[in-house]
Amino acid sequence: MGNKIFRFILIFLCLSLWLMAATEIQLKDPKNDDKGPGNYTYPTDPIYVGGSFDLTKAIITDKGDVIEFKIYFDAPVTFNWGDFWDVQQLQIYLDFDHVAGSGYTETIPGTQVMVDPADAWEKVVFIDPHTVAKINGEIELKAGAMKNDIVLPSKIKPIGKFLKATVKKADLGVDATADITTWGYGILMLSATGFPGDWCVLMRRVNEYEGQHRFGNGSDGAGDPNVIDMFVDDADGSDDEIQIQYDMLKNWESGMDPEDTSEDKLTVIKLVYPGK
Ligand SMILES: [Ca+2]
Ligand SMILES: [Ca+2]
Ligand SMILES: [Ca+2]
Repeated sequence: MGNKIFRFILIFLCLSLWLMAATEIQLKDPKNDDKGPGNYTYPTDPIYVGGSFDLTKAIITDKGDVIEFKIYFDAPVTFNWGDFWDVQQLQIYLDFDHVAGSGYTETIPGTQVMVDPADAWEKVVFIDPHTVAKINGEIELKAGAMKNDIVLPSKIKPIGKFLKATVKKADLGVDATADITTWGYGILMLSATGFPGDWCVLMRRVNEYEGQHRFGNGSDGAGDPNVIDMFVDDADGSDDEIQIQYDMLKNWESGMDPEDTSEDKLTVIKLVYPGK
């Protein structure tokens, strides 16, 4: 009898160790920094529930042929008007090689940040509540130059305070043995809209003054980042990461005309390297 229990415990321990060995990355982000460069305010319509854009945690799990991204924020996801959910848009920039100048430094049009050339990315996972047909139409129209490297998840589940996106490794152009702990991650929280600007891929704009459906304390021009929250530094969620984010997102200059981007200077962001 005792032998049986011992054997059971042994099997249980082996199973636990095996489960722990399945590659999983946990990132954290401090609360109450859903203010972009430090001063952005939410739109005034009650659909933008406080905390909806406040990233708190990300769990990235290698499941063999697919990678699962669970991105947590500080309010339950809502279902009032969106095709699949209401207000969040997430972009996950992936740097596979961490070689300076290898990859894109531009981000999806309308995001309005650049990536440091040292962290240039190869693929971006785009998580948006619109239909795949609408998303693909927008990408074709506005992001043609990078369209082959914008990857849509094969499955998205909005549950409680997180979105779970399943992405096929084949769609990322990597094989099953890829080591996700060596990659860089740029996880950005924006807001989705079905009525974006002419050059914006379904993201909501930040204006000078907040409105019913506009964030405030940015610019009416196009130089200000439309990023509300992001993971930074070593993403352990410590308080210093609040200021690091604000400093990263503040170096922009904007003309007043949203359709004339020639006077704009975009701010430059760094990605997070969990394996470093
Ligand atoms: Ca946050
Ligand atoms: Ca790269
Ligand atoms: Ca943050």
